[in-house]
Amino acid sequence: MSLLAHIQSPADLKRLRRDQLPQLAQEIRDRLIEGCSITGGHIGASLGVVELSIALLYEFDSPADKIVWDVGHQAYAWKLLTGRNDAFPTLRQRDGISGFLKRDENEHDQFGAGHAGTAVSAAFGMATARDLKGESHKVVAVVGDGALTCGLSYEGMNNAGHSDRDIILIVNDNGMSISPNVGAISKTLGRIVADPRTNRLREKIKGMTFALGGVFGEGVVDFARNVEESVKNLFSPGMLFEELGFRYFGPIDGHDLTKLCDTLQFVRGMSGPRVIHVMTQKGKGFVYAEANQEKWHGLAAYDPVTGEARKKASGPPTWTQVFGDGLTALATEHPELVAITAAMPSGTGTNLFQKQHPGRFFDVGIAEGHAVTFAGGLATQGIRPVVAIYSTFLQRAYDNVIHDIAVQRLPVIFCMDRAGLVGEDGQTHMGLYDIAYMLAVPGMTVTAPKDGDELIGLLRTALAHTGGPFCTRYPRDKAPAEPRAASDIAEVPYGTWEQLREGKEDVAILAVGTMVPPALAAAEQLQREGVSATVVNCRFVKPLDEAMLERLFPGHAHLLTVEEGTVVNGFGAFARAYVAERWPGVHGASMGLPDAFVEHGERGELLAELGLTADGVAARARALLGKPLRTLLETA
Ligand SMILES: Cc1ncc(C[n+]2csc(CCOP(=O)(O)OP(=O)(O)O)c2C)c(N)n1
Repeated sequence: MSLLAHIQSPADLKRLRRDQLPQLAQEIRDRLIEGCSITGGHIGASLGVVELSIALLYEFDSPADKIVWDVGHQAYAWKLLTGRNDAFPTLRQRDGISGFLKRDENEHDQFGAGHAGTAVSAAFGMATARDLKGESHKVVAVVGDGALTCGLSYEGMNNAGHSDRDIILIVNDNGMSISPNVGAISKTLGRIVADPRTNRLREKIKGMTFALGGVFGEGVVDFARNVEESVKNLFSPGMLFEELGFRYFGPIDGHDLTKLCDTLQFVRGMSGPRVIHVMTQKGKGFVYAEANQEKWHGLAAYDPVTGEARKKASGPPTWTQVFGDGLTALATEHPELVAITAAMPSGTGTNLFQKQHPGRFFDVGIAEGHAVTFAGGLATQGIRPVVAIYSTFLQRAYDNVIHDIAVQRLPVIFCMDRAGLVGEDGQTHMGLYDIAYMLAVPGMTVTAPKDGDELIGLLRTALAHTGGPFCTRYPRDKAPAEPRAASDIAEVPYGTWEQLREGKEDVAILAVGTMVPPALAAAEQLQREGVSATVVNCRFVKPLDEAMLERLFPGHAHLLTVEEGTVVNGFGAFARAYVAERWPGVHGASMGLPDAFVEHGERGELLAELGLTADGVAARARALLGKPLRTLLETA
């Protein structure tokens, strides 16, 4: 009989006997492997915390007790156990459940996330609120070892550790970020686990505690366990957490449900800041995911039997690949070029660079602010750093971009992947703000290529530009075509646009990056209806190509801007302000993403829904010209 099928809420889980929990864990694994094989998703991370999710809901009283998961990508078992088993097949689909945790999705999702490093701060806020309100529930933050490379996690720990507030930090240590974890903290955690002294001591004391329990009963066992923890800490590199003000427990096997439940029960009964160090294996229980943890951290739909991707890669390479290959090739010409990633080597394509130029590649951990300022330091010494980063994660480092780079006019190059509609990862990962936030930075060159060749051309322009920072952006998608070899691609002349289609006076469409192909296709449609549209590839979002604008206006009566970014303070607002000041008679409209958070869904589906397609651009142009389609057809 299926246990999972009968669990609608944690109350149902609590009715199970402890000895039934391993069976439940197996059912959850089967469900995760099967479900994600259709929807794709963060299967590896979620398989690693099946037992931990069960134990947390079994031993704590969610939602009265507040359990906060860092990032939330690993919380699929949590979803299954908190009333979302039936909805699981809709994971990451349009109108389906999110791939992360969201407060408005479920009462057990205490804090929405998607970006790493927020759990300790959020949980500490909840613990403080509890104390202010005179309440007594427990607050737990579950944080991966990868998230312990985030500065924000330490800001939270520093604040919480010496507060005496009742807060439990669970470190889910699988040795992995998306890629193998990096840095000193990761090494320290590894040492805690590997230290034979700690392990020998732990085993000895455990034996003693057990024996005492048999002779003297539970009270003495509690006392002995306290002694066990204290003595162990004396010898354990868990001192790292102890110094931060947390009592340290662990490391414990995160796949041993008995051990997990016992420990959670024991630590739950105490008070003050404490940390439980739980060892887990990413991908646990699924042979492919265990064997290649980086690939299986999160991926698209697969065949659960063979582990092969359901959709074979075909057609042009992704923008990420074009960037990775292009940068690697340019690095051969430019010995001063280095690449920096904040824990995303494969996501940004810099893993390709790493293979060719290992000494010039830096994975700094999930530390975007540090990545940017580190790049600034390198740039002061004549090195040319390329910070390869997702648009959404660079938000974390905005002050570093302004204060450490732009104010000092340092020639750091920012390559923003996942710019625009990111798709299934949803709200927290959308790259919709980079044009707006980069435009606001004085001295920042802001660019967006229309295709892979232009991306490489712009990288050349960036390398030739030494007067200040330079950024470019491209989406999570396939590039429009296979690019040429980097050696055959010339630098894009600085600050220039490219007129791709010459229309008459009707309308000038100024398109940015990914919106250039739909703008061109829209112009073809309009042509058939008798509307003559000029299309310009505005590969430089800033500076504007003022010479080109002089040629276009006031000759065109209408101006339509199109970009895959927020319309609020985006390219449209910037360019139209310039045009309105000089040629007030020109009627303008801006297309982009609305001033609202965009939910998850397939990228193509979202683009269509939001009108960023050839049809959408043509429709907006018609509306701007005030000509309904019928009239246009009659005049054609
Ligand atoms: C600020 C930020 N940068 C990068 C990422 C991308 N990312 C998602 S999960 C992850 C690894 C997290 O590692 P860990 O905390 O150990 O969790 P695990 O996946 O191993 O369970 C990274 C880098 C992110 N979510 N947030």
